[in-house]
Amino acid sequence: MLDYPEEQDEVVRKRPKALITGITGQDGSYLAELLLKKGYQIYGIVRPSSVSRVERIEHLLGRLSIVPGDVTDLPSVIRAVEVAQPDEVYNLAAQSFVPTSWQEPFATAHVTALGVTNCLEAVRVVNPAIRFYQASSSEMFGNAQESPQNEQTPFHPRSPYGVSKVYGHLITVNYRESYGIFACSGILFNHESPRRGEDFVTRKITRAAARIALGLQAKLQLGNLEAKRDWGFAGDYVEAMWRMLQAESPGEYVIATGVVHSVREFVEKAFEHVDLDWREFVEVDPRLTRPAEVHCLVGDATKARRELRWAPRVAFEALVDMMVDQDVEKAEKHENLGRRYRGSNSLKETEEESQVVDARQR
Ligand code: NAP
Ligand code: F7E
Repeated sequence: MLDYPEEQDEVVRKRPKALITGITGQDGSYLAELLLKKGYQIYGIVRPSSVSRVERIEHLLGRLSIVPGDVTDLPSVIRAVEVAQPDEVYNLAAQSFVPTSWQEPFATAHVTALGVTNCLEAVRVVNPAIRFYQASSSEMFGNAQESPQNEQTPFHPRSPYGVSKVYGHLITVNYRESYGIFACSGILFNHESPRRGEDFVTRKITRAAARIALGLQAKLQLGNLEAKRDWGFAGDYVEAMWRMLQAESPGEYVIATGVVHSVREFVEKAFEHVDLDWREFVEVDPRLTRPAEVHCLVGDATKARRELRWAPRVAFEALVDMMVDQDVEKAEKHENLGRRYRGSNSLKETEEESQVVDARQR
């Protein structure tokens, strides 16, 4: 069949195309992997300043196209949509670390709120038939009035990040109602992985457990140990994003496991996995508590189960074990590398190379 050029062209044309903002982030890397497996042609918007931070997608670089751009800059987003001519746009770009949103509320709103409008505008201007996914968040529920939270639960965000996500969520609904764009929002509860940023509490804990077990770190400082979250695996959650854009009609979906654990339980489990008693190593630092805490979030994903036939695969215990194991592996690799350099003759070279390694770990 593929001997005939015309038919070959037809096959190429039919390959679906997706444009992903935030492709260098945790979810972006898993989504790119998933869509590549499904035969998609992938374009990823990457901030020019971010070229050195592509380690999460380094293994995919020959198989996807990087388009320079920034979601705060409408012309660059329009250009990216024009270049990619995608069937689907996934807007995952955000300033996503909640504590930073109090330090930089305006910058957070610029990316996490107004960036969504830029992406929707680009879709509307270039091709309103493009299907659009917005990465909404359980942080919109904040001080939730009911538990578990579902698609009807009222929003009460507790951080500038949560407030920005409410804007992004509502503007997505508005573009659907105003212009008929197939625009969906996934209200995703916390999802984690070995690729999670090192400042988020789960990764901070698994990395510390690994390093303490290997004798590379002495203590772990944490904030509120009593906060409770519904933690799932990022690899499962990107599957839900894709399913939303394959549905018959667009909508909002809560994506969650429905199981809640405290930070304290996460710590216990992680340290137990490396045979340590967490109480000997964890210190509570009041400076790590937040101006307004979200005490407990747990999601009800009944709608996603029913309409998208989506369900999480990785349970809490397996998630913690997976993250600790990979952090042990990474720490060992890093340490071995350091030892090799320390054994070399050139001290200057050793220091420079170590800095490169450190920078890549950040
Ligand atoms: P992440 O690891 O922090 O990734 C964020 C991505 O956004 C990075 O690729 C970052 O690029 C990019 N970005 C930041 N500012 C940008 C800008 N101005 N223009 C273009 N790209 C920009 O976040 P994640 O955990 O993968 O989450 C993905 C999305 O889901 C985010 O919108 C997040 O708010 C949302 N969400 C996450 C969770 C969760 O538990 N993970 C739950 C609910 C919702 P650089 O590499 O250049 O920094
Ligand atoms: O905090 C408590 C902290 O930063 C979880 C983002 O992906 O999920 C994430 O937001 C809890 C909070 O995630 C430390 O007070 C205690 O109650 O891992 P986190 P988050 O704030 O829930 C939502 C759904 C998103 O959308 C966000 O983008 O853990 N906590 N001690 C700590 N948190 C951190 N970071 N560091 C601590 O030392």
